[in-house]
Amino acid sequence: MSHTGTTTISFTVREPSGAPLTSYRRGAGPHTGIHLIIVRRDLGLIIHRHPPIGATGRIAQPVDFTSPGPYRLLVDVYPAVKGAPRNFQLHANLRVAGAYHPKPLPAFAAVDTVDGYRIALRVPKRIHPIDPVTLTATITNPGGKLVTFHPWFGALAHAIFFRAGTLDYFHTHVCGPNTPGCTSIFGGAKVVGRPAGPGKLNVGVLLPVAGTWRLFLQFQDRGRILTAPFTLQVR
Ligand SMILES: [Cu+2]
Repeated sequence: MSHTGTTTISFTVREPSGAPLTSYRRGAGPHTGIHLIIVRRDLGLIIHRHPPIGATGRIAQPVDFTSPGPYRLLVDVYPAVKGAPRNFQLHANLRVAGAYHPKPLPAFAAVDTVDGYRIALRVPKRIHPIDPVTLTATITNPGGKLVTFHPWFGALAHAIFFRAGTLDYFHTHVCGPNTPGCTSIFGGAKVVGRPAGPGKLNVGVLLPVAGTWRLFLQFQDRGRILTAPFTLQVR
């Protein structure tokens, strides 16, 4: 049990032998280290951090919880260990004390406004499971100008997907010239997004199962991290 306000989440990932995992992928691009993603169960809120990893393998990340309720804590691990998978996920549940009023997900809306930023998303008529598609986002800042994207956590933009109910997870990126090794792999398929001109992002999507999914599109503008959520139907 946690409380609203700042809480430090700390953990150590262990290898099958029980020894702490201390060797993580490094370098350019987003597929390094540890990604800590925390979502409220109703997908109304997301927190995404790439915490530093201590020499002993211990991770301690302060997190600001602004709202009570049940959360899923997902740790996406990129080990640099021979024979280990490229990445794998671990998860845990966490409760932030207080009254929880889950909100039903809104229907798909093509335009999202976040802190004065306008994010317009072009989505194909149908999205099928395991069928790669590209969504195009056009983003303007509060002054109405197209945003210039700068890398954040190794990518120009992060697209984090959670399925409503089961909280299945998928993650793709929009990669720039300075963010190599940015492609996501799912089974035999590869998904990558590319910038598509000023203020425009092509976001690669490949969702494993049908259902209602919440896309959290994250990008940086002038040091601010913006998160634009969208509801997507996969059938
Ligand atoms: Cu990412």
